[in-house]
Amino acid sequence: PQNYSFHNTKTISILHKISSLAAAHQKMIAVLIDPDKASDNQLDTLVFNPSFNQVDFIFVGGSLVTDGSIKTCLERLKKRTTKPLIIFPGSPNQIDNAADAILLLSLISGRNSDLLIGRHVESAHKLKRSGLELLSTGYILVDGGRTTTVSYISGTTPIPNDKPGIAAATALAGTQLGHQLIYLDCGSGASHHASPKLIAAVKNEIDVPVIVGGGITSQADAEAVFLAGADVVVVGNKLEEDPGFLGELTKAKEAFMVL
Ligand code: 1GP
Repeated sequence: PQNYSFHNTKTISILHKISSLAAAHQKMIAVLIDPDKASDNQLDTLVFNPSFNQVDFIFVGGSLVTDGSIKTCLERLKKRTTKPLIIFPGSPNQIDNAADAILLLSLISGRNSDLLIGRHVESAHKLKRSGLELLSTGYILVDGGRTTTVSYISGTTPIPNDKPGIAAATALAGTQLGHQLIYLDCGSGASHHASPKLIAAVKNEIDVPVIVGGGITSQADAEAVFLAGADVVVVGNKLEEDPGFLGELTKAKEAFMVL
């Protein structure tokens, strides 16, 4: 795969990168940074990790950001890396043009109209002015074995992990509405990740890249998720606890390298 450099050169879009790598069956890794927890030390540990060059995207944000400033976090990241910085917003106040792009999430597994369209209306002009690349994403919450911050804050019921048919129909509807990406999330710190059966059912139904996150804590987890059809694997919690996990994550990605 090509090496893209971001921040200053916005000529190659991030969507193009994700879509072309996914079409070439190349797997991708996204690291989720929680601005509440990201210290300079943590960011240094991440970027100096020998496996950091295998990280494709950095997601910044969360369903509940209290103390940490998104802008400060993005600026600190920009000093350290040229990798694409993508906001994973929990609310409109996380929109910041210091990033390269934003996952414009619509929580399509839920029936909370605010998270389906309301916040988007409030943010539309700000997003237009921001110059951020907007990645229209159908966000599907899947039950990960415990109540996560995202399910609590969003007030929505996740799709049961043993109901692949519901997930597949939801993802299909999302792409029919024009979403360019589908994100299957069990929420940060979930007890387990989305089941391979559910991921495969979604992947087989749609032709846009599939992002999978929440509860991925081992190389075997990452390999199972990639094998089931995930194009991008997102890891947050486990890397906060054990930065060395990036090596295992990289091995999982490399197991699927197309030579
Ligand atoms: C959460 O998908 C992300 O929205 C990552 O989850 O922190 O459990 O890795 P974890």
